[in-house]
Amino acid sequence: MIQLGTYESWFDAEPIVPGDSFPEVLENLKSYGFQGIQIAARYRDLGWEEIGRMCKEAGVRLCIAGGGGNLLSKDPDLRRQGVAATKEGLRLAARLGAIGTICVPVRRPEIEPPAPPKTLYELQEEILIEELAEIAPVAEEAGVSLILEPLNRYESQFLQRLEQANKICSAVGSPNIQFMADFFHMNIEEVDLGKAIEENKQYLGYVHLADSNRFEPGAGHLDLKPGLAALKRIGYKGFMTFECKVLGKDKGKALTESAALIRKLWDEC
Ligand code: LER
Ligand code: MN
Repeated sequence: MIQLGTYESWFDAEPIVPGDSFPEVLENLKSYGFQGIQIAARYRDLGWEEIGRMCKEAGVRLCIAGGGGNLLSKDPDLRRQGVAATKEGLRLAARLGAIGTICVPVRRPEIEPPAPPKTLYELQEEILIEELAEIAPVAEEAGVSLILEPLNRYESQFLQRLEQANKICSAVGSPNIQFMADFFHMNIEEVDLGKAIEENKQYLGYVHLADSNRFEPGAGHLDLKPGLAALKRIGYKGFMTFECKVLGKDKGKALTESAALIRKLWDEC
């Protein structure tokens, strides 16, 4: 049985799952066929502990908690603070029963380029591996994962493809330092979604789903099947969370149909 999650609201706070209160949102998303939730902005003023408590009460998995910290700041002191904040985020995720914390290490590089032949990319990779090796025992002890997220070129000038994240995770070598596959970003950056998943399966710990236009799966022109088939082949058992806007006025209907589509495609794979 696959596990589906959804964002409760978009990054600009536009609600995704209808409902006048957070408990109502949780009830609604269950009725649409989802088992988990990822929080963007709308309900953060409730506070993480309260969000976690309400999710537990509703029997909905809070997929991700904790914000992480800036691991690739130009300022070494801020990087130390980033490592400490990331450890704190992981402890919070563990307390709330989440899978872990997502980490986008940097979007636009801040660190000065080193002297050639070393590249800025290589220097950032080196620093990150060292930091993650220090974070790993905390993640292991807490039983949660720090999940690196590659983003497309318009959002990240560092990690963009699964293979890059997998290389970093392999160098750290902890089962609790993982990366995720976001179908929207992969659709822009990967040569082949299925191959990227199969070739980098070892540390794959989480998935974001959206269609080509970042509306719900099925609302665009992305062929979702090769990616889903690859996830099935590698025995992926984690959450697939809809990180998308919803097309049309009846969001409940669209989310229900989209969740059903993912289940149908998965069964057909
Ligand atoms: C941003 O595009 C994105 O995919 C988020 O998951 C970043 O955390
Ligand atoms: Mn994402």
